[in-house]
Amino acid sequence: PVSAAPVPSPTGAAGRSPAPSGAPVAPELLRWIGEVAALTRPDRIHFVTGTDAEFAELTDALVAAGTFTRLTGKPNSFHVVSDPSDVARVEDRTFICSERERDAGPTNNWRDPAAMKAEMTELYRGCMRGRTLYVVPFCMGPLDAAKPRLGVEITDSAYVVTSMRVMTRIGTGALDLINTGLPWVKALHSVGAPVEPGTTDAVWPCNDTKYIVHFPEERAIWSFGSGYGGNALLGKKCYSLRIASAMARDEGWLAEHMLILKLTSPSDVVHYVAAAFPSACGKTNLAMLEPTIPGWRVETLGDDIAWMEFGADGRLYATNPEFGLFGVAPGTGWDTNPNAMRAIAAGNSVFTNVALTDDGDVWWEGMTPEPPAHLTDWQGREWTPSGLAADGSVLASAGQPAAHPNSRFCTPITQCPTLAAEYHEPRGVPISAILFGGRRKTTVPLVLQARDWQHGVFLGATIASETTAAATGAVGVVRRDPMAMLPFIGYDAGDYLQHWLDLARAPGRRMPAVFSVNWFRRDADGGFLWPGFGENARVLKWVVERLEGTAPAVRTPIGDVPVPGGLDLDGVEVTPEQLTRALAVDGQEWKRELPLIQEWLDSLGTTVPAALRDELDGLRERLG
Ligand code: GTP
Ligand code: SPV
Ligand code: MN
Repeated sequence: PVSAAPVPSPTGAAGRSPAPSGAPVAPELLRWIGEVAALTRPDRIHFVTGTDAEFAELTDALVAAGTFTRLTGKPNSFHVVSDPSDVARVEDRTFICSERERDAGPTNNWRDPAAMKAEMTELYRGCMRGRTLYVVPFCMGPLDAAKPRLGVEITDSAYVVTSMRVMTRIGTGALDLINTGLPWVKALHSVGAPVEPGTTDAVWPCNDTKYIVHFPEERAIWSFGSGYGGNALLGKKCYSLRIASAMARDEGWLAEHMLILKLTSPSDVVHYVAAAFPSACGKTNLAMLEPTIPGWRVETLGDDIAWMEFGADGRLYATNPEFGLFGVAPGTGWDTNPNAMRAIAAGNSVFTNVALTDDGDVWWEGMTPEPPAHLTDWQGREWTPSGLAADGSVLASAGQPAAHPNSRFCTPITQCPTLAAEYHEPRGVPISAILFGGRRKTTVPLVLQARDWQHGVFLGATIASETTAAATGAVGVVRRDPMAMLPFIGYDAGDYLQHWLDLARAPGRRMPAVFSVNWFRRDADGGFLWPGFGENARVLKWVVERLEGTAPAVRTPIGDVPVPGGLDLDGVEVTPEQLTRALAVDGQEWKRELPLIQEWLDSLGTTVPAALRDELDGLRERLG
């Protein structure tokens, strides 16, 4: 039964008024907190201010509770492992609860909003008993933006609060803006695990029943049962992609799953590039790339989410709404992504589901060429490279990776040594080129350019990628993932693709050039045909040369590809055969894609833009 005790009233960190500036707290916020507290019955309410002292208090408490381990190898940094059942986004438990089912479209799970709220209300009833209800005011993007995008996450997870502090701008600054009467998004989160009197809390509380639910018309988010990443840090995928994509449709802009980088050529010409790759397909790595070709410079603006809006000059300007990196740990090392390693080394980070070294630091597959001789794996088990214990017995962890494949580092983006100064510019940067990419063992060449905007939208709309550990479910299954947004479009996918096409229709629009890239094509032995990482700068160079009209291209049925010798390959370690195969456009392979693309467009139903069907017809004709 739910306790009848009075609902505690909100207090600041030291028990003072929650309004840091002394201004009255927005009545709607107080009303909502009261309503949630009456339903969920927390023991305490804490208004999050976002200070260093508060972060220290929270992390100390998490260490005391056994959830966090303080690292000795990095300053102000913590190791945490989740429940083994709570390690990734849960796409099958993610819902778009629009008023009309048609508005969620065929790519989203849908439930009637009233029915979903009724069901979830019963799940939330009393779910914060024994816990603290944290009120986390936040702002996606700079606080001094013309239209700050505000939200408040109510959560009963201190892990979420500490992670949100790294990933977004939380606390006083955001609350002050909310208190001026600006609109804000309600984001409700609970791990769904009340602490019953006389019992001890789980190290990673969560619930077998999980719901990640969006009410796009109301601009509200209800999340229950998971403490992990995109399920629980509601400013990230839930707000900045699913809810923001609905805002963007209504207001004529784009909210996309894209990195943003600044590319400077040896002659100091600057281009800004955005790139959409599905989860765990290389955004963070490309955003922080250290070019292997002399004179070229890459600076980082964002590694996961881009909001893009037209400027008065008709160009598309991109901002990164996030404040931190929530990066895939495995594969991140000094030889692949040294800038991420430098950012991490500066500390102030939370590491989830990586392995722990015997001297109090973190490790994951790919961090170093050779693993340490002894580790504690992400499930708290003894781990050795051989799988054998000192006495020769076989360890339970034998043959398994020490870090979970979707383990993550959570690090302030300001620690990235290549962060571009423009990151702090609220108006964003004008995008010259958009890259669409994915993980494809076959078929898709290293790089190609779309013939025009409509063809570029077709490329993005029909691109496929092998699934990864970033979401629960099978890994390595090829699926269509339009603009890397399949799990994140907050409305009907056909309407979304029409929105992309419509953007170019307004007068005076100067759309970015569009490219497709694939770093993941394989040879017959399963090895990568292209070395990737820093060598991807060679592809970026070709992109710039295309923008500037200095690189010729071969027109193929699927798009324009580099002429033989057109890519700068000076010093790269690939054999001519590997390169030929990496760049190849095989008509037979593409003919096999045609029915799959057809099936995909058909699956989107009646709202799929006719222009995309025209593009498919054109492709079919060109392939003969
Ligand atoms: P999310 O944060 O899930 O959205 O992922 P992401 O798109 O930022 O992917 P990330 O850059 O973290 O890379 C995911 C995995 O792909 C890591 O294990 C990387 O090491 C690997 N990877 C990234 N770029 C390349 C590349 O150019 N070639 C190869 N072979 N692997 C790469
Ligand atoms: C992704 O899955 O695309 C991520 C990680 O960036 S999460 O925050 O879990 O969404
Ligand atoms: Mn992502």
